[in-house]
Amino acid sequence: MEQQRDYPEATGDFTGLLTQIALAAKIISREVNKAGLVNILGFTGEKNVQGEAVKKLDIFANEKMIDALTYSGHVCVMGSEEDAEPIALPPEVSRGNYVVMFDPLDGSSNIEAAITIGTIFSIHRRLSSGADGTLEDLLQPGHKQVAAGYVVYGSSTMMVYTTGQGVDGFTLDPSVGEFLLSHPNIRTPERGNTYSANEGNYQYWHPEMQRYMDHIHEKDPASKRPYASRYVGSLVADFHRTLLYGGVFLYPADSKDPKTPTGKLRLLYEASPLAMVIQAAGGKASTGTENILDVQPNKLHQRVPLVIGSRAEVELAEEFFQGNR
Ligand code: P6P
Repeated sequence: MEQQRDYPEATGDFTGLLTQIALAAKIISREVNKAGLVNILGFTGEKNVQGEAVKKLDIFANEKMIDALTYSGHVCVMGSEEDAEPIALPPEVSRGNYVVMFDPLDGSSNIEAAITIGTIFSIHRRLSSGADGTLEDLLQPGHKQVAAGYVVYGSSTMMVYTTGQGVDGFTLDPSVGEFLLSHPNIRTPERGNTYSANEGNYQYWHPEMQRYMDHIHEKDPASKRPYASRYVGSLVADFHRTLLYGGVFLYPADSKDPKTPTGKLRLLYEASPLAMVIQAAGGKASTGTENILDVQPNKLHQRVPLVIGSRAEVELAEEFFQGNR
């Protein structure tokens, strides 16, 4: 609301859109936080006590995001990690000028172990005119985003987002059902001696990544090496820690699966929104050779190598990826 007041021309549409995303996040948080109880509270596996079909949580989260955005009146097309094609709106609902892409529940394979997971979202203005948005509205480079953020379902539920000017974190107070501003103006430390990568892939990494990893494993107290390793295996958890504490997260290209030569993570609803957040907090996000926000998408679910975190740490890794070390 404060940010809206800073823009006299603001119509309140964006605020309304963000409020809807927050609503979906509250509903998802409630389900995520009782996931372990599904078999205890008498859910029959197929039907729960309300007679509703018990869904996989990522399908549930996807439906809640789609519903909240569909009925916001501010969206003309959506893209989701869970849907192969762009998501059009039903003919009867009113459209708006925003385009939203999201990963409704990233890391959901971790939920049985009660590990932190998250929702990631990216917001663009539409380019097309006419009733329905188009695929081209979704395939915009990251620097065109009007806003981006994520919700982390962990020891607390937090929403972190940016409109490009600074990053703010809001913590859900379940007793009032509201997100309260708990982390105003988050800044990422310039340096951080923590790295986050799946070292089980070492043999599949290209030589530049192997050389970088060998470098940060070397003993050199002056440069605080060896770095400490922290890897949850849940992107939002690993990113959130990196944003707050500093360090670097890497999911580079590897030769593990010929079908995914450019790494596992997706550009439009994972790397690009997190890149906008980290850059607004003073950090950096790169493919290793190119700023993530400059990558021109050509497919809805395209994957991209990701090196993200403290500016100095990303730039150190880039020296290796760009063949300068
Ligand atoms: P790996 C979770 O499945 C996920 O998509 C991200 O949340 C996470 O960063 C990554 O995959 C972990 O992948 O190959 O290290 O298990």
